[in-house]
Amino acid sequence: MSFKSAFLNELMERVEARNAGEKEFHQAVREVLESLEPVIEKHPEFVKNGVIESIVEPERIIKFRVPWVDDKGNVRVNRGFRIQFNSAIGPYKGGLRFHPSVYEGIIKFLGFEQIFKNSLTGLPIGGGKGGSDFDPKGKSDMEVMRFCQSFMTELSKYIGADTDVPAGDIGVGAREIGYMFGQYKRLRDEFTGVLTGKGIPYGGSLARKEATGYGLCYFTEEMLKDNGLSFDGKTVVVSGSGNVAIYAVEKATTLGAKVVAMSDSNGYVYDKNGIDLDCVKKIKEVERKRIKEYLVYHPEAEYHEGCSGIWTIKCDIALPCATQNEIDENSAKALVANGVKAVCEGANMPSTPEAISAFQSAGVLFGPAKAANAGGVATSALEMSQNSMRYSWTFEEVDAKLKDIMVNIYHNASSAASEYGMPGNLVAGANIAGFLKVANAMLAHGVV
Ligand code: NDP
Ligand code: 2IT
Repeated sequence: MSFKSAFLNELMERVEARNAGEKEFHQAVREVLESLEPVIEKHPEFVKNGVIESIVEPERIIKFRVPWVDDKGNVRVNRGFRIQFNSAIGPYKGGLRFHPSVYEGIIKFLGFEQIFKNSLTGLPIGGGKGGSDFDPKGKSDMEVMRFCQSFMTELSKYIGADTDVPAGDIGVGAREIGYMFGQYKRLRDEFTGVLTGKGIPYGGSLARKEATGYGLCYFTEEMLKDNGLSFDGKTVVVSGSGNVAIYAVEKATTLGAKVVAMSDSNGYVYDKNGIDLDCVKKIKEVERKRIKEYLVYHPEAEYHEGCSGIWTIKCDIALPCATQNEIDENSAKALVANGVKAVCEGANMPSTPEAISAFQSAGVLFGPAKAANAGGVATSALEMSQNSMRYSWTFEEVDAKLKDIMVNIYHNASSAASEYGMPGNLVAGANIAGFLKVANAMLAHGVV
């Protein structure tokens, strides 16, 4: 599909040529540029001053070798990345992903989305992302530690509490953050908030672990409320069974919903009685096993191989919390045919463009990732505030701030959508609201 504006068509072509083969990045950029079409009509100064051209180009791309030694004494070599995308409104902020599928295009799409998401939180954080093609699955704790130490030995040259503050993402949780923090502290002899998602004894924030999943539900709750609906009594499907999925299930259940399915990259479980979350926590957080194990404790539940089948389960609300492009057009149509009322994205870019169109044309309430999953990074920014004050808030204090932030994000995205003539289109609203703050800061800074 092409844009009405010749400028946007040329820019998109240039982005595709300059970042050849990076299809996830192209997808993320195209969606934002589509939303910006009415903005540049109203504000030609953003084009004239190079803001649109600059925002699609990372400020800095760091790519490095990560050698480490496995338990058998073999030398292994992975590739590490940190993309410092945009620092107009604050230090680069965004997670690190360790997954075999990681390459520059994945980190670039995630870093790009992070610019707008971080802006939406209302907090002073720029956009960045990093990671490695290292696969933590099946590795011993000592192997993970050696990898993390080697990764941080290089990364430490480029980050800092006021420069760039990484956190977790797929494959990076409390264990990995702990090893990386330990190595940074040792190398720099500095105890600072250089990472977020830290353990509570060494500067972590209460409620950061829960924040993305809880925030997703606070956002969804507000979106439902604005449309005369609620979680109460609803049937919910959540994909994934990692950090975001687990705490989305926890909060959705507290808000009165019944979650009937969860998944991992091998398959999904369907429990018509409602997922037993303590059991999932034991399998995933403690034992690091597969979701299939759920049947050992609940033989009455069903297990199916493959990921996409989860979207054929009848539900009122779907919360994709696994990975990019996990809902394609067919899955979206299956959800619509089964009467889904709302879809909110816990993962980053989990719906393909065709899936989003299918939801929007069927009148399904749709909460895009940049808005709906911003609670994780927002709470990371609250962790940074607590670290600079050398003070900690209670769980209730952080949780209340998180809820306020998510409610505001919903209303800001919704108002921007209406203001630009697309009422109810939260994809456009989130992109526009996120963009305007960053773009105005970039204008103020001049050509830099
Ligand atoms: P985790 O590593 O804790 O969990 C990831 C989950 O997704 C696992 O169940 C994993 O299954 C599944 N998954 C990963 N890759 C694939 C794949 N290619 N196909 C199918 N399933 C897959 O990560 P998080 O919960 O932290 O992250 C989940 C999503 O949420 C990601 O998109 C992330 O970018 C996004 N996100 C995370 C935030 C955070 O604070 N952690 C904040 C905002 C967004 P398996 O174990 O089999 O690999
Ligand atoms: O995608 C995301 O927003 C995250 N993985 C969280 C980033 C962060 O810095 O907390």
